[in-house]
Amino acid sequence: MNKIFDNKQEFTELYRDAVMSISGKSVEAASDLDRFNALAKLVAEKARTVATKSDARATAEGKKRVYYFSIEFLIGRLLDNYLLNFGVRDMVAEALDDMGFDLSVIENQEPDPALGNGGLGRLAACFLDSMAAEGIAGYGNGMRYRYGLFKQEIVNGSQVEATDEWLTHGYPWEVRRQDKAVTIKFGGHVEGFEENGRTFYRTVDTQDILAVPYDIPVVGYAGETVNKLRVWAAEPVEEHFDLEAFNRGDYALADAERAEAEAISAILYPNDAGEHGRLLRLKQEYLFVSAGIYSLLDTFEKEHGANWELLPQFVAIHTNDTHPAMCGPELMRILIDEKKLEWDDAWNIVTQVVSYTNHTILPEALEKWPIGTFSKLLPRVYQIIDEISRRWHESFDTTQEGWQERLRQTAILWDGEIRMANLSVICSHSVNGVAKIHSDIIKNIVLKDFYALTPEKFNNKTNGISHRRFFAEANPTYAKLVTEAIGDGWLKDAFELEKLKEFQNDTEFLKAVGASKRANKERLAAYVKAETGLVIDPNTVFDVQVKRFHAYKRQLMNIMKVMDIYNRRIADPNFHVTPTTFIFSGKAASSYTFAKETIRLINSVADVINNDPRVNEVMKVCFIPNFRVSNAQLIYPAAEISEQISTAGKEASGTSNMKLMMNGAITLGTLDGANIEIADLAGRENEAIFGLTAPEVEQLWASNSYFAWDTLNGDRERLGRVMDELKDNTFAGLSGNFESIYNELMNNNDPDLVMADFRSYVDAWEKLTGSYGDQETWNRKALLNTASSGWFSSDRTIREYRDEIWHA
Ligand code: NBX
Repeated sequence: MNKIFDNKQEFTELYRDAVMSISGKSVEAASDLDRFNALAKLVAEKARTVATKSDARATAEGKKRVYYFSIEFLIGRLLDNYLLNFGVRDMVAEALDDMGFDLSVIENQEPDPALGNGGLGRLAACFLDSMAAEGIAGYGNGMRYRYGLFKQEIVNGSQVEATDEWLTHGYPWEVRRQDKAVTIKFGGHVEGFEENGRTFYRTVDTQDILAVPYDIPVVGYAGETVNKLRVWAAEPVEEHFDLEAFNRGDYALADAERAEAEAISAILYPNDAGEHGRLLRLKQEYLFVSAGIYSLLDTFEKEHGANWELLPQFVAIHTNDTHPAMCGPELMRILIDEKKLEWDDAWNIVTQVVSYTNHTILPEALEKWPIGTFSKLLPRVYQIIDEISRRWHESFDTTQEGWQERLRQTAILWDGEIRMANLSVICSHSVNGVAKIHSDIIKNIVLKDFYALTPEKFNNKTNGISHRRFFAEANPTYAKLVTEAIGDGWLKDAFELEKLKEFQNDTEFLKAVGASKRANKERLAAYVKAETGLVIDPNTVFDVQVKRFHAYKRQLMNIMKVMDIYNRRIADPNFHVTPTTFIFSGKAASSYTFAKETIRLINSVADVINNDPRVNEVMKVCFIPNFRVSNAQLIYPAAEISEQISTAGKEASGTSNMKLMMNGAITLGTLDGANIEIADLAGRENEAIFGLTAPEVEQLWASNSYFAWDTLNGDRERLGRVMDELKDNTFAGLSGNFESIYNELMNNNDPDLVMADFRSYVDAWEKLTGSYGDQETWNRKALLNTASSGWFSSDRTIREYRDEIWHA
């Protein structure tokens, strides 16, 4: 363990100086924010010193460097994590306590960086943590959004999007590297020129933007390796402040150029419903790709000279979904146009360096760009893509039967659009899915024609999570119990959690597991009270569904279950309901009406149920606004039921399922994504599995044998009642009824099979909560979930990427 402070005394002196230097005040006179900034600055400085050493070691040892390109890095707060990874968390907490301060109060000053939004972004952050922990020279490359997605507020039950001003008080972890800025060229036109008897191409008359990197240290567990996350901000290349306009009083115009440039890195996922937003997205994608590639080539050249043929030996570029799909073409462009390589040599390098992870099979989520828009913004990159596409066509054996259909399925350019997933597959030496079932679906359905051509490219890498952040850090009471029982080796090697199985019949230990859950529930209840005013009871079952809102994730089915239980309890006060708090949290995309209506429905049902004394003893509904990493770390440890109820076949993997499992929640889920692997590892008997399976879903659609109306008519009493309540005024009090949800289901034949799975879901819930009374058995299941969860550490996932994809 590379401890950054030797003892309390040394730390205290350094810390007092740090507070003085940033605030000009004594630690006692400073504010909480000053105290946070000083502590973060101190740790960041130490981290950067180790980073320099890690970097020198990578050079000395000739290590391969891995660049993880992702449009999101949902990193969460760093302070607590870095204190833990540097092995000084307890010591620092004590030292602060001696000075009269509470570490957790200081930690709460840290903003959640708005650099990501969902599973894909959090996965990227977990991977950075694990790469550093495993001693891999691995770097994140992404965008520095000034406002991120949005801050979610709930007004009259509805989601309202506010700007997430996370940078207002500065961000002590980052360092701006003006000296490493890269000029990015947009627009213009391509011209050829002769040099040494060869024709080369360049783009002229471009509109240039400056990409400025900000580096954030990534501290690996034990503090031996510190890597970095480099995020790029868009700025004007030169200041063109219009003094004349300014003096006229036209301030906006005076600085218009800066505003135009900075718009590129203002927002994560600008609304792509309009042309402006789409163009901005494309600019973002090219900016972080191009800047990232120039920057890694620069590092490579300093270490190995202009020996580009050695690139595959020393560099791996991983593309997290298709947002960085331009990595292939952009690297081709630079190698050919600027490093003067021949096409075939460049292609050989690119396809050995680039690899790709797919995160979704939903057709509407597969990125496509109109050729017109793309070629105007990036004319030379488009030419390269066009040539890759031409050669792809040329490679087809037209004597083989069915080649036309295969070409149609795998084409890059089709119907006036560029299909980014196909481009990614063609430019990569490895294509992976994120859970077993998902990788199988990719091979057998979504990318089956590619699989037939190059089966060796395809592989599975089941996702993982940082067990240090989401267990050790988020759940200190349980983590302490675990360490007392099996030692702290599990922090490094999560497989050691297996040893907990020895305690499954230890009544005292199981009681302690229950007590720690109880403490976490109280902690969450206090947070909920402070944030929303709602009082929830830690004596009830905490039933949790927290994730982005999407139709296929079926938050709707969950709240319909709540409505059904409410109806039955009202109709019959003797109907047994295990007292439960139904907890939801998550954001909906701002243009996604159905998802937003589902949020409004949940809050409207909450408003009725929470104010109905006839049921309050046994049920409450709680929507926690603005789901983010920091409150997720309070929610997972408090959960007893983990709702993982996606339509089978649709959730690529899920990762909240793993976080909840590790924290001892029992999965109430469908056989989808990584739920399947969870049930296999922990044993079916320790989860509650229900519903249609992926093959059954496929069969249902293929045979045209599902009719939502029949399902509705077959269960008029309960399902029918719930559906009617969407249209009537039962839950319309806050802001109107939910006819649009009703219509979506009934007019489209229930596309996510909410009604089809409804009864088996409610039955499974009743059976599961019915067993809650036997606390010992419940706690044993919780323990066995934790004990079986080590495999889901992202350390394991990253080792698989390292050995089987990156060869680093
Ligand atoms: O990636 C998620 C999947 O839905 C999860 O099943 C999976 O566990 C996770 C990590 O592999 N996908 C995801 O978060 N996608 C996006 O956020 C996304 C955002 C924009 C876009 C496409 C996908 N255009």
